[in-house]
Amino acid sequence: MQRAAPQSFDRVLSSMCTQPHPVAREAAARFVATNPGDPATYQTVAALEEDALAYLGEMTGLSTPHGYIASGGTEANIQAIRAARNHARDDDPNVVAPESIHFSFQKAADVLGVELRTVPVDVDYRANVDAVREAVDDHTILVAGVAGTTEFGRVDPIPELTTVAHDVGALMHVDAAWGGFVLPFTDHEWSFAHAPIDSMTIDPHKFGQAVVPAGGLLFRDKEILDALAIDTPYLESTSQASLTGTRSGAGVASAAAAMRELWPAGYREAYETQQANAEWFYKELVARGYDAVEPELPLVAAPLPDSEFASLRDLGWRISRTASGELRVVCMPHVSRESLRAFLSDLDDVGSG
Ligand code: 0PR
Repeated sequence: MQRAAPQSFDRVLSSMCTQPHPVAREAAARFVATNPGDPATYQTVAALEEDALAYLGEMTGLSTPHGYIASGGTEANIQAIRAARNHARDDDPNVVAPESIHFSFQKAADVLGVELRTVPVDVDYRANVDAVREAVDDHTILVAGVAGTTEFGRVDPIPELTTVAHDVGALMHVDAAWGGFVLPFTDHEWSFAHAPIDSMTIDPHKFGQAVVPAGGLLFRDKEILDALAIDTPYLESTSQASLTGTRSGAGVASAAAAMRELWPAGYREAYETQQANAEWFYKELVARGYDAVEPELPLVAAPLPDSEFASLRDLGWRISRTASGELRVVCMPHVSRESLRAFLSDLDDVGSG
């Protein structure tokens, strides 16, 4: 049997993952046979997990971060809701979030038996604070906002949403799964440094350039993380907060290695390069007559006729569309200006403009 060729990133414009940094790849290989789910046995990788958390804390304005490296944003979001539910002990709990929330919230609501109330976004695709205020009540255990939405790369008004959450005694969660590694270099108010938020999802395996699986879950208060702890009688360590049992030491070690190498200068450079690519690409689309959405973070969306979308996919471009039909181009660290130029040239060939 022939060995399959590894993924080429040349024409991948829709992914929120990217090529791992070489140091992340190397660390992953070294720790591939370790299990941070059993920290008393695998002590080196457990120490690397603490390093990774310390970096995430520094990036998000949290001096004493509590949390862990999860399998990804989905697990982190499920666990943030689970922690809030266990902490609140409400008999009829609900979570309120803008409709721009990632679909992992639907999974979380389903698994946890929590009602998910999604409310409309404003004309610029951000959470509408008034709509969130109308939707919360005494049974709201968590309000969630997104810092870097999956479809349009928008940042919700996190300080305002936090006030709404805390006014009804709910916790505030920020999903920065994708945006968390670029937002430190912007003026957005999104982190623990800008509002008294309670938890955050921030994934090293997206813009952090770690290998998959490496998600991040952070809590301000240890007490909320502890609401996830389960007794583990036959392990040397006595409790476990993660959702999965055995976990990938490769993901944890690569996250620590990537952040040691890239925080902050390397991530800043990746952000600046990709933000410039996104702004350039947006202007090129507008110049061709496409009604593109101005990028706030390195993600450009633009309505594209079905036939053009299909032709570009046939030409090998890995592109995707929003629920409302806009083409999404995510300027991840592997995306080059040259590749965007080649894409535009193909668009000129297939398009009506
Ligand atoms: N929160 C946000 C804001 C996200 O964008 C995503 C993933 C998640 C949570 C869930 O993270 P995990 O996928 O790590 O569990 N957003 C991308 C999406 O659903 C994920 C993705 C990644 C899709 C790479 C394709 C791809 O090639 O579109």
